[in-house]
Amino acid sequence: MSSSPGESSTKWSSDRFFQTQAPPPNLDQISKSTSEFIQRHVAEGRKVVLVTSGGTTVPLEKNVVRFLDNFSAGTRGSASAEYFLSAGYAVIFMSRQHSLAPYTRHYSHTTNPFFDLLADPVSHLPSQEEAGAQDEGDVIRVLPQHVDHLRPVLQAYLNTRQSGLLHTVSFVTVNEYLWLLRALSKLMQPLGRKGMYYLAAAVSDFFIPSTSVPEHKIQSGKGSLVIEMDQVPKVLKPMVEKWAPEGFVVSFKLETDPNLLIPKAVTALERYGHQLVIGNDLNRRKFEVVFVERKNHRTKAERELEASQGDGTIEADEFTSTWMRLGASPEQPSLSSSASATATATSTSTAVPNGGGKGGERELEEDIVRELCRRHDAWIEKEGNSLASS
Ligand code: PAZ
Repeated sequence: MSSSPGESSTKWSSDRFFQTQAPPPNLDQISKSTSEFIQRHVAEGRKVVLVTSGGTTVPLEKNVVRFLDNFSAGTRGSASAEYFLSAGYAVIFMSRQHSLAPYTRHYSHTTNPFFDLLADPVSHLPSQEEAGAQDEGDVIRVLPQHVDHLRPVLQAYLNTRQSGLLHTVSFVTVNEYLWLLRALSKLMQPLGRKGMYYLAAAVSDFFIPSTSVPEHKIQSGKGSLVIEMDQVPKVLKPMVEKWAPEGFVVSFKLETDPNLLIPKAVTALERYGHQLVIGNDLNRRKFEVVFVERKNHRTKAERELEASQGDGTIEADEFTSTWMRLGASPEQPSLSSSASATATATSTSTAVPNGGGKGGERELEEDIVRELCRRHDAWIEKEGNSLASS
């Protein structure tokens, strides 16, 4: 499964990727419906967020029998989408097929099976009076102990459906993910600064170019299987520079070695020039995240303008990292960490008290989204100010 002649480099530019790897067959149809959704919200002056969620696969065969996958269930993305909707955003929810979705996530078939909420239709038949004019056989009841939890979730789900604020798009493979990310980001351009990109999907770092994927099921006759994979192109760079130049771009960085989290987040900000990286450790991701960002964010154009108005040099960036934790934090983060040769990140901590989320449990996503809405508003306002002063 190694690269074929002429494709020897295992590092791919995004241009090479999109020139050689096939788009998903339904790309035009998805683009059309997403474009209509965006146009409607542009016309209504609403902020729109693209939330990516869940894991991406790398198929090992064209007739897919086996594929590589990752751990993500889409918890962060689906929960965050709900909080963005509550904050008045229109949400494009681009998620892995069959991963968790806003609202229905509360009743996942494994952790909270929906049928377990329902009363036995035979032993819990309503009385004549209770059923009123309705045919008894048509009534299925939720057990009384589940009603308080189900009612607000169901109500929010129905309200969202009626409001037209949620648009869903699904992917399975990493190739589909990359094609869709590019298409949807470009479609969001008319939103200008009102567009936010919340990239919480767990995207494979490696893929197998289509010319190296066998047509049929890999046979076991030859003993062990050696898989060679190429590096997935770093699409954040073209996304920030070309596909969504005015958007507010938030990427996530997952690590298992906590010492790598802040340095790698800083490297990503330096390399791609977007607004914010949210770092999380695999095992602590539900309880704490770290926001890594520039002290004074400037776009590439703003930095160049500053340099041309000064002595021609572009000032080195300084970064901050702010921990956000559920509940009181017994453990203080390090106060300052050197993140790269050219940049340092100073560290502070905000503890979030427990209480109040859906089902009585507070979720970290509620606080993440609240903070992002604040930063996004400031980003939109900054454009308003610079237009007024020009
Ligand atoms: O889906 P989930 O809630 O189980 O996990 C969320 C997450 C860890 C995938 C997300 O927070 C994240 O870090 N996404 C980016 C991963 C990466 O590609 O580095």
